Amino acid sequence: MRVEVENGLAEKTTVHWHRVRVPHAMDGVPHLTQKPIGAGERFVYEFDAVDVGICWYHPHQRSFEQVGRGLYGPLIIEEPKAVRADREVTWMLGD
Ligand SMILES: [Cu+2]
Repeated sequence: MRVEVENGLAEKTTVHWHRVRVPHAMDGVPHLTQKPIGAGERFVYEFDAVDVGICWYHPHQRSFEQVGRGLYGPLIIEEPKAVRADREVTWMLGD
């Protein structure tokens, strides 16, 4: 998986791949695994998505504000061979 993040916020951010096993440098923890992505800067996350399942991504920089304002999303890593199902629905619920 390769994701190029362009930070359009007026503040720093990072992206953490929640529940996904990634190399340390791709884990999105500011000041620990990477320098935060400054406003207007870019950062490329790249890793092998080997853990099948339903995950999500979210910033780890000022999470209370950035996650609280909806900066997150689902990340579904599918099986190599599709599972047979009548219907598949993805819900992201925020409170
Ligand atoms: Cu998380």
